[in-house]
Amino acid sequence: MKLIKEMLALAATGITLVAVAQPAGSIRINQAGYYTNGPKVVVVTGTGNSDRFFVLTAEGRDTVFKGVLSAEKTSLFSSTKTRVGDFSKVQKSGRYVIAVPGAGPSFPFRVADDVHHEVAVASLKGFYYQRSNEPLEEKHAGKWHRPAGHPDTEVLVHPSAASKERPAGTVISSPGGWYDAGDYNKYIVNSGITMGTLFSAYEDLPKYWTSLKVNIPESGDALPDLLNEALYNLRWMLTMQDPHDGGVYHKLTNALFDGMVMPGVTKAPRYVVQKGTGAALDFAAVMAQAARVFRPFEKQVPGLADSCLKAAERAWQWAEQHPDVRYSQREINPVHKPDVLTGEYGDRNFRDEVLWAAAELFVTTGQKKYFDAVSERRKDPAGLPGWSNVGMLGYYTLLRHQKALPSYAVPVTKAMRDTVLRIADLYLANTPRNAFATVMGQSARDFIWGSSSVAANQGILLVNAYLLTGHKRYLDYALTNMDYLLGRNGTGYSFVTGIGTKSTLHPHHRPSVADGVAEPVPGLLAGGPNPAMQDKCVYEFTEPETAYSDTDCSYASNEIAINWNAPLVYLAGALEALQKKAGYVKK
Ligand code: G3I
Ligand code: 9MR
Repeated sequence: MKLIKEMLALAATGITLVAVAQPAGSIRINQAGYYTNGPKVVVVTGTGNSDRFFVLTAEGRDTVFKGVLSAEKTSLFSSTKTRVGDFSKVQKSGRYVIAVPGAGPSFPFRVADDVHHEVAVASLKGFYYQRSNEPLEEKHAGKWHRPAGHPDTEVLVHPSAASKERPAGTVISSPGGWYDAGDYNKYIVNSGITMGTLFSAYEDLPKYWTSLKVNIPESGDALPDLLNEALYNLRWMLTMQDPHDGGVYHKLTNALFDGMVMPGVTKAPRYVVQKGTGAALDFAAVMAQAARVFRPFEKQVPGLADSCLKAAERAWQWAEQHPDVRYSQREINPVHKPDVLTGEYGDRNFRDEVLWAAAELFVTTGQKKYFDAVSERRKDPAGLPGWSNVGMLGYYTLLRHQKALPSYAVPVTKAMRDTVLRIADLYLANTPRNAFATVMGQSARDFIWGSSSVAANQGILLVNAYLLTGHKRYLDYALTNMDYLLGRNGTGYSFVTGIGTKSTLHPHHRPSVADGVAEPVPGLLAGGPNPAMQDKCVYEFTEPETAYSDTDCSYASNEIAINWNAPLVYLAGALEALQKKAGYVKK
């Protein structure tokens, strides 16, 4: 009767009620595990479960903890019902399972120090597997070793990019760099946020990243591996700047996506396409940050910092002269042949790109004109970073370096600090309503193409709040999103390939599909639930929180991408770097 009443009420609001499938009841945990002294939350999905839960040793099945689950909660963005349990009191290192009468047991999981070490290593190593033009040797790549992919030493200037010095058809060399995602193209805009996030990881916690080795060809040299890996893409980015005018090509691409084959198998022509304002500004930001980050390594990479700074300033000048050049294939394709139909990364608003580039240039050079460009834009709405929304990266950088800035910057950095903390506090305030007790999933808008990166970027914002205030609660909530990514979510999947018992197995990732190895390339973050389901693949569940399809068909929910992996690298590394300070492990 109550249900009928609710249905009638819904009908009155115009919302149609359809019977939606949802994942069967089960126990959702962070499949990588929990810090010995850290918070530990389990979520049990489904209805009619008992309100008791038990933590047992995985081997002997001895009960080490008895807990009570919360009252039933209904998810805001799916019809899933949950109960939430806290077992933070289990603090002895070991392997455990959770049992609930009527459901479970859970997958076995660890309670230990360093539980996200493997995630930090694997997610950074994930970038190595995306390297385009060098063979991945077995000693680094294990069973995923493969020959080099696209050499990109003979790339054509597409008619959309023609200039006096480089008419259409000019051949340029633009080798190296990471493949963007499951496809084999290389996009400056998406490299922008990716590199910014990786460099920020390093600048925020340099000690941690200096000691982390991930078995790449450069491991053991005098640069931290994080910087070694980033340098591989940085060198490619530098080739995307036209030396004649400082402008930056939007992307290096095939006209059409390659089929689901190994890289380098197809020989379709590759092009650099139209220069754009977004590409120039993202490039300027990355180069300005790189100049700062590599400055202390003058001996290892002589002249690099200077080259980066020069490249940044020239790209900035180009953008000043071309403040509104958008990249739109709808507009370009009717005019210039061949049609280009690969990823667009077409932004229309460059105020946030200006802010970010100006912030990086200001911190690196100290020139007041860059500060003025930031200051003019500081009342713009600033939200969570994404490839088309990078203003917050400028906030992070100014806040990270605020002590070194001139006093006239103080009102601006103070306002930025308030903004970051206001968003962080909102995350905290809304989490109790969430059926999975995570920061992720407080808004339907969290579940977009690449929703996993929303979770990771929320985590980064909270790490920033922690670094700014020292308040441990911010880190605790960042951890809830790591739990989300590794299994405490509406789907029950760990979205990181190779991490956890039930993780993404069939990403829309050409090498993983074509390499003949059963397991997907490890350390890659799948896009995650995306109810828009633009790929029209088969989805077992279709609500915002559950619209995820672990099939290689599903590029809208199950591709991987460098701008999603980068925030995972940041978050996993930050949790590992801060575990002692935060008291997650016994000193
Ligand atoms: O902003 C709107 C929002 O207002 C609306 O409610 C929502 C409804 O679906 O759509 C939102 O826009 C979406 C946008 O992503 C949000 O980030 C678009 O529909 C969606 O098409 C767009 O997806 C982008 C996708 O390329 C298609 O262009 C993804 O952001 C982007 O990450 C993805 O990137 C691709 C590259 O093009 C090619 N390489 C692989 C890479 C990853 O899939
Ligand atoms: O494989 C492509 C993937 O990398 C992109 O993110 C996605 C959206 O641009 O497009 C995929 O390619 C599909 C194309 O858009 C439509 N035909 C099927 C292709 C995938 O097999």
